[in-house]
Amino acid sequence: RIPAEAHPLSEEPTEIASNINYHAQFSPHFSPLKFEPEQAFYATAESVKDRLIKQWNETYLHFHKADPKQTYYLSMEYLQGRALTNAIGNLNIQDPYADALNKLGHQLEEIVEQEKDAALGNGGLGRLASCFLDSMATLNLPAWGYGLRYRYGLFKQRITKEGQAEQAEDWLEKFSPWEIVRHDVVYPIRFFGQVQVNPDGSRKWVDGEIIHALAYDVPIPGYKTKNTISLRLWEAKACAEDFNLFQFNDGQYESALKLHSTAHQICAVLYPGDTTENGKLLRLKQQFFLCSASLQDIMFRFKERNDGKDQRKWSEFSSKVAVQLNDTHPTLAIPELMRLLMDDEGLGWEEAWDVTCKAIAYTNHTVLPEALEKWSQSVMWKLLPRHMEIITEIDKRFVEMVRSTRPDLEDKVSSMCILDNSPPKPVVRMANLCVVSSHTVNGVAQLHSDILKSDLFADYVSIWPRKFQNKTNGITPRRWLRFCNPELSNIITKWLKTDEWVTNLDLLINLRKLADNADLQTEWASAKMASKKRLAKYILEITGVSIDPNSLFDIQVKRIHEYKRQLLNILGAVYRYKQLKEMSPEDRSKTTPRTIMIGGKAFATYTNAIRIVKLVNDVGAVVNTDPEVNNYLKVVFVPNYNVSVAEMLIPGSELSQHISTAGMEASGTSNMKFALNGCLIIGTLDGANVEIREEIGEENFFLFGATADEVPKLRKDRENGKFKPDPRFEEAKQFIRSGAFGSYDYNPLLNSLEGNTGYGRGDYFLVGQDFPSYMDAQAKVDEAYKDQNKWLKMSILSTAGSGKFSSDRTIAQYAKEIWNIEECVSFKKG
Ligand code: 26R
Repeated sequence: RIPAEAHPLSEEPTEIASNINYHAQFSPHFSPLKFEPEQAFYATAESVKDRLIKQWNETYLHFHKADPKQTYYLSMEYLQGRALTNAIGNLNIQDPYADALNKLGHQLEEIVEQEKDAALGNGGLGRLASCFLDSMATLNLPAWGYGLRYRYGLFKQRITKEGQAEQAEDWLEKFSPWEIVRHDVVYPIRFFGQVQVNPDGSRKWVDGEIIHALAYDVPIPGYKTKNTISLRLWEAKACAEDFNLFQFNDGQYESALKLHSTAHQICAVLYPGDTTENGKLLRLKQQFFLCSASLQDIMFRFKERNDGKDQRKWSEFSSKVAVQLNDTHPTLAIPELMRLLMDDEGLGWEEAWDVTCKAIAYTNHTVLPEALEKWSQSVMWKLLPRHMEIITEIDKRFVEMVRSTRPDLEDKVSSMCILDNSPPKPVVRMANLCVVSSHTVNGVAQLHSDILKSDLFADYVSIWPRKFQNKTNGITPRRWLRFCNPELSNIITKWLKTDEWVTNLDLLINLRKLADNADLQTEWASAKMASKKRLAKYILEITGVSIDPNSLFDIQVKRIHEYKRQLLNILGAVYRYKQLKEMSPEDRSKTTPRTIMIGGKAFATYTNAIRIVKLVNDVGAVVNTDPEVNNYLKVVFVPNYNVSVAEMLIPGSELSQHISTAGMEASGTSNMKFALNGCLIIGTLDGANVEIREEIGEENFFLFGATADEVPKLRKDRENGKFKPDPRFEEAKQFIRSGAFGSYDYNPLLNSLEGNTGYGRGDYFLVGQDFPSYMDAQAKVDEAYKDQNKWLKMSILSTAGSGKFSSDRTIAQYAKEIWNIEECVSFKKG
């Protein structure tokens, strides 16, 4: 028997076991009589949290004393996934915790599976924010993440006859063991009301409704460093004064609790549907809630660290504070900072503007026109009247500046300015507000940053040529190799004779000269096989489809979107199936067996995306049960793709598809995860694919498709009837229309690939255009796979060439080239 004691920080398995036991018994959440995997998880997490809190307190105290310049990362999304493996891995206490759990009758691998994913994000942008936090902590940077504590995160996806059904994902069902509620950190947030003009001409935002923002801190440990930073998530709360006791006692319960319910709505759900006016208003409220709470907190900290001297000068603000806007979602930080500086701190316009521009930087993550945020001016005047005054003034001054210094740009003014007043619905263009007000604007891959400069923001470049930068995205090698693929990690460490690659990913390049080594190849193949078997077991459990670990595992997982072209993938699969059906058994047996896995969530109101989910499932249902071909082809839809599923899929992948229409995927980050895990890529010259191909060598990348600069002309040609579809493309569509995969009406989906501009969208994403070169590239894949030694060499070279794509590199560049911050360590390193 192990006594239940509270020793907090020993690394002795017995003492850790005793501490876990202590949490199981004294935590108020569970009956102490039970110690099943679920209780064991929570007790283990609580015990790990004690360690995190100690480091986190020390880190904060040190930052407070050292008072360095700090970065504040503002993001509406964080896709954190699970935290336990990551925490004990970063704290380097994996082995003693595994031993301790053994002593208590549990397996660590089983316990970590108990944790729910924290999915406070939609996809790439949210996961990037989470990788960035890991790197900031690991690089010992004085940095904070700010976000919202959504009650329900990204929906859970179930596959139905209609395609997909969405279910609320209750990540807080029990509770989250990782957050620390900060009852001492609360700020008032105002909505609606009006602007009061004071006798001295100053202005003040008054009345309306006040909701409180309450902080929840999630400690973020760095890898093998004590530095532990904060992800501060705001929750909306009404206060006791808002409870109308009189009404309540009078039986009017709903009106008595009106403000409580208003507060509740704000953080109820990630990305509320914004097709209705109510939905739009709620999303705008969320954005302002994040911005106002975070800025009040940042300014409070700035004022607090005054060394006991007089109030600090606001002109020093930008030497202490860097604010990074993760896309335009937190744009309201700009007018909110202006408002707080002018109306609360008494600064004049020029001074406040100078402070604001020097503090704020903006990252763009998409060029898709429908994703560029535009808010209705009338909604904004209602919700945020003072901010609209400020935005109007920023716009006025910007236009004056352009007219007086750059008369040559006169005909560009109407597209460059912030307020678009054209009827019927005047809007605020958030990206324009960001560009005008930030000191730096960056894209997320070289190609994307080039497109921003030559296209979306071209006119601004001529005014501020040095404002625009590139920061190619990255991923954390801890979660995405070291922890999710321990077999491969151990092989890398063994052959490189060091595990330093975990924090210096460029060292992977030393694998390049070993890529032909037969022993390494054997070990590499066995690690891959182990992951493929684990993945096959998972697929069988979840979908009931049995897949062959000796077939080529081909994966495309990402949000379902027409520009990402899951349709190209599935049409290719349909054509492959048709060919296999038409072949002699003898020819069939010479083909490369393939398992195509496709996964991803479709936005609930995105009809064509839902249809794509349905089509993949329908094709799978036919192919997988066709005894003639199912030894050579399987098509599996992987349901409910999320961070934890990715951690299972990626190590078991051999080929992954990153096949967006060139110019449309800003970067992509899963491409980096796959390549890092020795998976080969079939892809277009889009986003970060371009740089990945450069790094790992063009001979190790299956390239196809039109380039970004060819796309506009190809679209024009189509409109003019100059496009001749490949017969294989026509056959694949015809096969689906013939009812081979069921009677569902796929015409609306397939029609979108046809016509010019009228019916459908005239194949806007150029699926038909790229289909032949895609099929040719796939044929090369099949050939390459037949030579396993060559394939293994390419696989090793993929990993070897992935060093650049560490988020440590990305964050070091942000720190140096945008934020101007340095590491801040309270302890001796090493
Ligand atoms: C405003 C609303 C319509 C909205 C649009 C787009 C909300 C959220 C998004 C998500 C976008 C901005 C996104 O996730 N972009 C992705 O960012 C990744 C990280 O930089 C890139 O890798 C990826 O290519 C890009 O699509």
